[in-house]
Amino acid sequence: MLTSKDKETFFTRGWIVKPQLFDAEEIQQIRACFEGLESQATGMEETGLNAGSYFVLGTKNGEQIIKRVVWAGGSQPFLLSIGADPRLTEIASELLDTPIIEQLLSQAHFKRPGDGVTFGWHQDIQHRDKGQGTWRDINGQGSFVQTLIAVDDMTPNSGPLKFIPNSASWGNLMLKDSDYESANEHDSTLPFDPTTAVTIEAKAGDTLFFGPYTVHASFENTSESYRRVFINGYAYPGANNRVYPGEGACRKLTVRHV
Ligand SMILES: O=C(O)CCC(=O)C(=O)O
Repeated sequence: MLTSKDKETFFTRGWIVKPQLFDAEEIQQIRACFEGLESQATGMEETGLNAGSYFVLGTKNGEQIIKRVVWAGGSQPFLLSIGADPRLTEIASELLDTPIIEQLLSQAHFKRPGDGVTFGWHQDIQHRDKGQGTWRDINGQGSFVQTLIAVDDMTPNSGPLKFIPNSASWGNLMLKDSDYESANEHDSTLPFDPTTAVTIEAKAGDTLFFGPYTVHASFENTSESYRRVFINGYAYPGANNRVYPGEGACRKLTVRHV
C-alpha cells in the first residue's frame, strides 16, 4: 500500500495524503452515521456515554456544540467497519511495523458552520501519554498512527487541518493543554513558528495519515458548510496502558497473518 517515499515522508515531514481512498457511496454512508450521532446528541444535556459512544458536548450562545464523539463506532456499526478496513489498517500496520494493531480511536468531528470548535496546536502524543506509565513507545518510532478521512471537502475557511512540516522528528515537545485549547493560530510563545504551517485542502474521501509527534491544529469553521472528519487511530500493541471510553474501544485487529 505504501511506497518507500510515502514512508520517508510520513517519518520526516510528518503526514501523507491518500486521495480518494473512500468513494462517494462510502462517504455518503459515513455522513448518514454522523447524522445519526447528531440525533443522539440532541437528546443529551451533558457530556457522557450514549449507546456505546462518548459525546463531548459544550454550548455556544445557548446552543449545543458537539466538540467530538469518542468511539463513534460504538453506536454506529458502519463506522466500526471502516475502522477495520484494510485501506486504513494495512497502512497503519506497515507504518507501525506490526501485523497486529490496537485501535484506540474511532472519533467523529463535526465543525458545524460557526460552532466555534477549534483544535489548537498539539501533538497527538499529548493525548496518548498522560504520564504514570500510560504510554510506552515500543517500536521506537512513536508507536501510533492517526488516520483522518475527510467526510466533507476541507477548504481554507472551513477549519482545515494545518501541519508544521518536519515536526515528525521532533519527539515530544511537551506542549501545554492551554495551547491545544487556544484558538490563537499565531501565538508567539509556541516553541515553533506557526507561520510555517501547511494548510491541507482536501476532497471528501481523501485520507490523511500522521504520527504522534506531528504538530497540527485546526481552527474555526467560518464557511457555510459542515467540515466533518472521521478519525481512526492505531497503536503498536502494548504501547497504550489507558482505558478509553466507549463500548469495545481499544480493540485488537489482526491485519496480516504471519
Ligand atoms: O478535526 C480536526 O480538525 C482536528 C484533528 C486533530 O487534531 C487530530 O486528529 O488529532
